[in-house]
Amino acid sequence: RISEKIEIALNDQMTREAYQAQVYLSYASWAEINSYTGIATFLYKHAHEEREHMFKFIKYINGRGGETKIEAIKAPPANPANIGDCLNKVLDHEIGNSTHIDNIVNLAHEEKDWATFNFGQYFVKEQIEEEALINSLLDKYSLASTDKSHNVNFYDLDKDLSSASQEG
Ligand code: OFO
Repeated sequence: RISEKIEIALNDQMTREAYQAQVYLSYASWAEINSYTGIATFLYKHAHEEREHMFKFIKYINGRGGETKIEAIKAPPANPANIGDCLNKVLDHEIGNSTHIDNIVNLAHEEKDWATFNFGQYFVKEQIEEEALINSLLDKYSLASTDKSHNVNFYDLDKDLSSASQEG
């Protein structure tokens, strides 16, 4: 069975994944209203992915003799100012989230809880992919905003995003 300390840490992360989904959902809705259809599609899809992460935590906690506690999810932050701000904020959220995942893996290592250590590796990999993905979108965004000779513009960027993979 997972220890009480691990159970609390996993529960906190489960709620955090639900919060991440809320963040993506609110930014997606903002993008949709502002006619950034592609980025809205991308962000809506990613909201689903974060909810899947939440479910993975629920299943793992319950499957290892713990008990999931479903709690209130805090409200998402204010709308971004523009696409660049949106992507930067998404990246900040993911970087913050990576730190929390690392803390869980570290705790599992300290406790020699190899099942949780192994479970955490999935998310370590996932966070590497997500940070790389958002970074690549930010690169495209800065090309679109600064270098016209690259033939990248906001319209193409937005169109690209509607079909962008959720992986880095
Ligand atoms: Fe961003 O992957 Fe879950 O948290």
